[in-house]
Amino acid sequence: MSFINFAAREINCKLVYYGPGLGGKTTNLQYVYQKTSESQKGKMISLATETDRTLFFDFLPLDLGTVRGFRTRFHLYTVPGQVFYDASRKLILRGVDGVVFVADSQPERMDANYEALDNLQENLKEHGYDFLKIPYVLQLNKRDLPNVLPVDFLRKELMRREEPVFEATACQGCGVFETLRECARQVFSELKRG
Ligand SMILES: Nc1nc2c(ncn2[C@@H]2O[C@H](COP(=O)(O)OP(=O)(O)O)[C@@H](O)[C@H]2O)c(=O)[nH]1
Ligand SMILES: [Mg+2]
Repeated sequence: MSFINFAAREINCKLVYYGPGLGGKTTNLQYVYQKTSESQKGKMISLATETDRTLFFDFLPLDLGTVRGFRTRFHLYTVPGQVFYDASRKLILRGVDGVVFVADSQPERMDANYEALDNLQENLKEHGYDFLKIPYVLQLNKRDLPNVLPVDFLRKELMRREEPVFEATACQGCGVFETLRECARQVFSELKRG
């Protein structure tokens, strides 16, 4: 669904970070923001409650170079995790080009992971997207914590297709750019096909 502006020679792509509440979606965007040069990024906008939880979304525009003379702009969004914000989650998926699912590796968050994965698939379907075809990456976050589930187990439980999987510790920046690059790469290759 990327928006191509031929006059301005720009391609605009939308990436959405999806996943359970407090899994680390906002933290991913904050790290990307911190590590990106001023000339490549716009203002990061976070609409958060006073307890720092994403209320509607976080938004970060990024310039990722040019493809065949077109400037590529990526718009990174996160969704709110709490159950009662399903309407905003659905809305944010409108026009999405790629999805990063940020899973929480802690055993006590497995139910929340499953629920968010189901919710993602349902909401994509409602927008008419084929979950099996959309650029998609699975991130296993919070690998620094002592009680996390083994990666093999998480892969078995959370993979829904042949998607690339990245381990991450978003609060230290580990795995953050690897995840983003892979999702952007998939979006680029879709662009070239389409
Ligand atoms: N230990 C640990 N904490 C993390 C990691 N990533 C995020 N957090 C923390 O988890 C909490 C929720 O993160 P946040 O990005 O707001 O989650 P969101 O609801 O998915 O946007 C915050 O306190 C983060 O600092 C991680 O890799 N390891
Ligand atoms: Mg958030």
